[in-house]
Amino acid sequence: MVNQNLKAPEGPPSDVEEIKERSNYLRGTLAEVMLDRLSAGIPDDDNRLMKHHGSYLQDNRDLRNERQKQKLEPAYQFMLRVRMPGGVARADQWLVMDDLAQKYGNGTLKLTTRQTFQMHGILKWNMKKTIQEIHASMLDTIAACGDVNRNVMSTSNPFQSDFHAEVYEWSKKLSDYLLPRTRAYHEIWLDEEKVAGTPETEEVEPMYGKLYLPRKFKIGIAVPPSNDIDVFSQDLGFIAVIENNKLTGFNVAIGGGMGMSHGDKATYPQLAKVIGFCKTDQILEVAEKIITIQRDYGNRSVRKNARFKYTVDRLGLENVKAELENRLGWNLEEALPFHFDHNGDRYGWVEGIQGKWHYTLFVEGGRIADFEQYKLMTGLREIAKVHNGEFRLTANQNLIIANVTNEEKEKVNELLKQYGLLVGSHISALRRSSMACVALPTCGLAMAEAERYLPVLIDKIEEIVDENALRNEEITIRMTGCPNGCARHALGEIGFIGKAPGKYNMYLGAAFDGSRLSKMYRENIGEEEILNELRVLLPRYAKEREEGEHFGDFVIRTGVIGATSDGTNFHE
Ligand code: SRM
Ligand code: SF4
Repeated sequence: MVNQNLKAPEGPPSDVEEIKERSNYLRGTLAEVMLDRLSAGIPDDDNRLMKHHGSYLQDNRDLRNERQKQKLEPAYQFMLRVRMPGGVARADQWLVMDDLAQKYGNGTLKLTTRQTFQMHGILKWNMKKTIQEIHASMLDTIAACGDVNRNVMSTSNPFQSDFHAEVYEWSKKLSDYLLPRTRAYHEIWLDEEKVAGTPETEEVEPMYGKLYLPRKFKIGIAVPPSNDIDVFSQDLGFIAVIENNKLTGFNVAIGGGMGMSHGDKATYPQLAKVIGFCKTDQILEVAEKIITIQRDYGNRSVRKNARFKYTVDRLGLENVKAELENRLGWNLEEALPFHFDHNGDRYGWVEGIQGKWHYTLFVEGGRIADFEQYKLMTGLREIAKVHNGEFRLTANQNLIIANVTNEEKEKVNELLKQYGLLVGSHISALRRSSMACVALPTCGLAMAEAERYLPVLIDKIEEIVDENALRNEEITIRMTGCPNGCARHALGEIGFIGKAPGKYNMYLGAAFDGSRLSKMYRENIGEEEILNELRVLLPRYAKEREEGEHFGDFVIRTGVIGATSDGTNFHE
């Protein structure tokens, strides 16, 4: 199977490869260590495996110093991520998530940039109960993290048309088809008995193999003209092709990704590139074969260079395409033209097919909680109690109350009004176009604040926005607490990456439709410098922009930052 002309990088396997090898298909000693009451944590090796079960051990970083002083172990807790292709949850599933967050989590839910729920703050002793209750609601956390295919994204509103619904169905099929086959999850969390007489070694992972992938793998399907799922940020992106109101297939884009490390030129965000077209029912096969190419040729020695984007760049796009066609036994057709016009969400009520209504509401930083003046979580709970349709999580951390009937609409609207959830002019277009990753206090990799700080920074930027009559101007603004890019900062027209507490690298110039990366504009600056830069740039934009020109395009046209010829590797 392995092509002699293509090579995986040489070098000793990384520690994670060894852990997977020893793990007996992702079991490790998880079943035992979760029962150990001496510590609220688990050993590192098991934590690596835990990711494949949709969870990470974290500690509350706000309490770290204090606990260290008191000679206590860190305030260990688990983050749990649900697998929910296309971000669709029924109203009763919403209520289960809400209930679990109150009972076992920190009383909040995070709507993630990949359209799913995360819960934070779950204690070790409550993990099994939480996973079992999620399972009972017909959801699971399998493969939500780890070196496997992750939550499959699909353009947010599947009910706008029949083909949106069809695309959503394909995201579910992809997600199921690409699941690991090990029963480890079912045994550890759901108490499934091992089948008698089946030696563990007979268990096979037909696609992944014993070592799974060299790194996480991400797939998303976009339906033009909306690029809400940022298709070019995916390891494998599918762009739906609609002809005569029918889904005929997908353009296939490979090799995107957002992560990098400060000061390490061998790491960088990259845009996925379109390599051809496949028919609708070929999508599973294309995804499977691409994944096996990454399985065979990805870097298993250096994890920082293990994502598929580096495999594609190292082997060459044409070689990867040729290898794909070789494995498929047929050739992709030529890609068909497509056009995106935005990567954000469209807010408010929209009428969809079959006379059903959908309301997209803004969720700042994706955090569902009850705030002092704003009872978001309670409001949504009340809506879930009367709503018979779905909740759809968007790739911009927002929420669609979907499939509302004519009869339900008034009641839902009343509740939206009662709890102050209607999206109105009190929320500037800049804020509505914002995204921030979790960062502190739960993310162990955060170098600076993001979710807790971006709203405060936007309060101040809004003053400049208002002075320049830009309140209704959509400018995408994204902040991450480190260069891993969880809020896809490199595709924000204004982007910030945390460097140190209160310090950020500032990026400008990504395209409004998500087709061009941003470029570093200022390094290691704090709030005052950020505001000073915007006090110059935003008035210039207000005065000098051309008709309909987006901010990201403006800063390039006017030379605020230089452009590269093809827009790729534009980031640093
Ligand atoms: Fe992410 C690691 C949160 C979307 C790139 N990400 C993490 C961890 C698990 C930190 C860790 O490894 O210890 C964060 C948990 C924080 C916490 O306390 O919850 C974390 N990532 C998130 C979420 C929750 C951000 C959010 O605020 O919504 C998103 C969950 C998505 C999901 O539901 O599956 C999230 N992460 C992303 C995205 C965006 C996307 O996928 O569209 C990216 C950039 C795209 C990409 O993968 O290239 C992203 N996360 C990373 C990376 C960098 C990977 C790399 O290529 O080097 C890491 C670090 C790692 O894997 O080592 C990371
Ligand atoms: Fe954590 Fe960095 Fe991801 Fe933000 S971008 S959630 S700080 S890993």
